[in-house]
Amino acid sequence: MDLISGAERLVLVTGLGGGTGTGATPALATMAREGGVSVQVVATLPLRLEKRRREQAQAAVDQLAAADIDLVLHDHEDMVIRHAGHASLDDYFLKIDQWVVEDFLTRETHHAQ
Ligand SMILES: Nc1nc2c(ncn2[C@@H]2O[C@H](COP(=O)(O)OP(=O)(O)OP(=O)(O)O)[C@@H](O)[C@H]2O)c(=O)[nH]1
Ligand SMILES: [Mg+2]
Repeated sequence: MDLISGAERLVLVTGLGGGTGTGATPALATMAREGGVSVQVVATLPLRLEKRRREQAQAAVDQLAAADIDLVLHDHEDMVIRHAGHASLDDYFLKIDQWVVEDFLTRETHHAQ
């Protein structure tokens, strides 16, 4: 909390579905919000074949929605089709992470105009 107290805004970018990001994101977001910080979460949802992880991710999304946290969600299920032609999973994640950040910055620019 020390890290974010005094901040105007917190942007959390995370790949939901595992342990760390899925647990920490709603906790941090809620804590920051309660401390008066404006919070934005940018997150990816796991593939449908990652069944258990997808359920965990959805639970985190529900928590964020219940706390009325601003959320931009990208589904790997859609992105993996849209961004076909990657050499490996690492290559895919690298491209996707760049795309997710660019997309967010584009949204910000539109907002500011
Ligand atoms: N956008 C993006 N998604 C990723 C990346 N690596 C994994 N994922 C996706 O994000 C989900 C969570 O990744 P994990 O590494 O399991 O999550 P974590 O938060 O690090 O949690 P633990 O590793 O369990 O501590 C995975 O199920 C994948 O769908 C990545 O580099 N970029
Ligand atoms: Mg991990």
